Amino acid sequence: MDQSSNKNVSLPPDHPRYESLKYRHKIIEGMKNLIVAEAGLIAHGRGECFDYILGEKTSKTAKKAINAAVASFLLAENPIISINGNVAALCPDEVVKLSKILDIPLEINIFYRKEGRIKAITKQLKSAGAADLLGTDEKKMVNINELSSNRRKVDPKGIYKADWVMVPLEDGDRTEALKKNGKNVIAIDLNPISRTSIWADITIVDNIVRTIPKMIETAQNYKHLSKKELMEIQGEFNNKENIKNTLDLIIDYIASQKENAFTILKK
Ligand code: PTJ
Repeated sequence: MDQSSNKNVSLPPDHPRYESLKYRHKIIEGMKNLIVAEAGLIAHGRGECFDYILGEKTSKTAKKAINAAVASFLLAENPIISINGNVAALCPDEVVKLSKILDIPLEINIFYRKEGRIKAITKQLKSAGAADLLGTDEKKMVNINELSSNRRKVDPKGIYKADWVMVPLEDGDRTEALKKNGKNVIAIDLNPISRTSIWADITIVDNIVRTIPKMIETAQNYKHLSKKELMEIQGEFNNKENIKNTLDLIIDYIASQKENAFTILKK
């Protein structure tokens, strides 16, 4: 029995929805510890819904986007990974590991600025081993243009001067603002037709809990490639095409599930 993630609920590892329940509990615990915003629970539920119709696996289109994202990060001059409450609750160890392998700082940037949240997220990332952590000192923050939400406050050493920004589980307004400020954006979003997905330069339509380990693996392989090879991987990627192909995969998956469901019902 895995009782670590929620003190009141036992999760038998052989439960058919074990993985999904495990991450739900991480989000719930994160909310109790101020890491996750209340709205983060709803955002997680929306993500689960999209993950379901993607077959809860990393698709070949997501893998293509991951390759392009890692190549772009290795070519970037000032890359940065933005961290919000959901990301900090779901995969703190993995984002810290990715940041170290790629030598890219993490910047905490949250939408819901409730008292104590930055501190709680900082603590979570520091216990996961984060060394290079930006966005922690309110006094040092500057505003980016084109944005009225709390996300406009960014670190001058991070998002403000970045050329490539990765924004997992993002709202559309900020992705649009980052683009208008001349940034290249990598999104991780299970919804392939969200405004974030459409605005981003590289859209990884996948669950972050699968994406980050795959990015780590890819980074370990790509670190040895030449600049020319990385530029080829980046240049071959077409985000619009990739999103269209992802939508086709969803349509195919639903069609296959329709057949399965009817076979089961007939029994
Ligand atoms: O911690 P804060 O204050 O910065 O707030 C974070 C949330 C997530 C609450 C905030 O950014 C928000 O409201 O986001 P949205 O507008 O709900 O968008 C979140 C997107 O992430 C949606 O398109 C979801 O489908 C998607 N999503 C949710 N869970 C996952 C995901 N994408 C990838 N992996 C997930 N696990």
